[in-house]
Amino acid sequence: MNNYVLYGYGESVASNVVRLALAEKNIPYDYKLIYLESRGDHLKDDYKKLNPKTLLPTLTVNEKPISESIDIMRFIDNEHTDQGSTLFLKNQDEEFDNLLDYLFLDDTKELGQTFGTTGGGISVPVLGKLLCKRSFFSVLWDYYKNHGVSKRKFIFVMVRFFGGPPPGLYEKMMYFLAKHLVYTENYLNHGKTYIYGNDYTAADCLLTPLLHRVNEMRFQGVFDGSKFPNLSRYWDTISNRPSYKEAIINYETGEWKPVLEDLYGDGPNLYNDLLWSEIEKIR
Ligand SMILES: N[C@@H](CCC(=O)N[C@@H](CS)C(=O)NCC(=O)O)C(=O)O
Repeated sequence: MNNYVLYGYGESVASNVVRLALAEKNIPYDYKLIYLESRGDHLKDDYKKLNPKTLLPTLTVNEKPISESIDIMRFIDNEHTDQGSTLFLKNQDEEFDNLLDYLFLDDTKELGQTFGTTGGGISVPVLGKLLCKRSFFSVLWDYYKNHGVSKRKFIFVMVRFFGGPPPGLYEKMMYFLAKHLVYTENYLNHGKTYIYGNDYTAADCLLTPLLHRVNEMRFQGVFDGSKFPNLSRYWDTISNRPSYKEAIINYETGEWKPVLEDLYGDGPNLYNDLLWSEIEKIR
């Protein structure tokens, strides 16, 4: 029997993807919490040996590391074909593959290019505050010296410098988020229960953490049934599955909640109105 250890962080989209997949397949695993921006645990040598890109998550299988959330999902689905949900279709299907590409947090793509990369973009106000728990020079030194993805070095240093999104970035993210929410709402016009039909798949493992992030970042009115009926119904379905609590809610570190309260109090995201005006322009 395989011994699984997952290295992840509670409020990380890609870690949530893999924890959902493990929960949906009823696979037990040991968990190692790696703090990201507030401590930079992922930039330390021990973790870099497992994941040279210094990204979360990593799953070790009998001590052999697998990185990339999508590859981890493929691996566990192949290893445990008859257990829990079947995450990948048996036959090659181009539309399914395109959907996975669209929802996957592909670190080679620009922020906002796909729904997957937009999840990171809309998180930047919180990431900025967490980075501010460390001095500017320690962030500069650590990210330039140790981060495994070149283009992220500069982005994170800029986010630390501004204590949040650099000027213009979040406005751009609202345009992309609006576009991806409208696209996903229209995609769900197929009327099926899940994003790719009536069975839960890897595409749902990718989409659930993105919608969770939209909710978490206090974008209001997306799931209340009035503007996006399909997304609201879908959200209702996936957030009521046991895996949502098991894999996402139960793993929250508690680092994000006070930061969100500090940023928005009890109210919506400060860019909520801009998001809705972008949505209105597209619809
Ligand atoms: N393509 C990778 C992306 C992983 C990724 O970007 N993870 C984020 C957390 S959601 C991360 O490690 N961020 C920390 C950093 O870039 O410093 C995957 O899907 O596994």
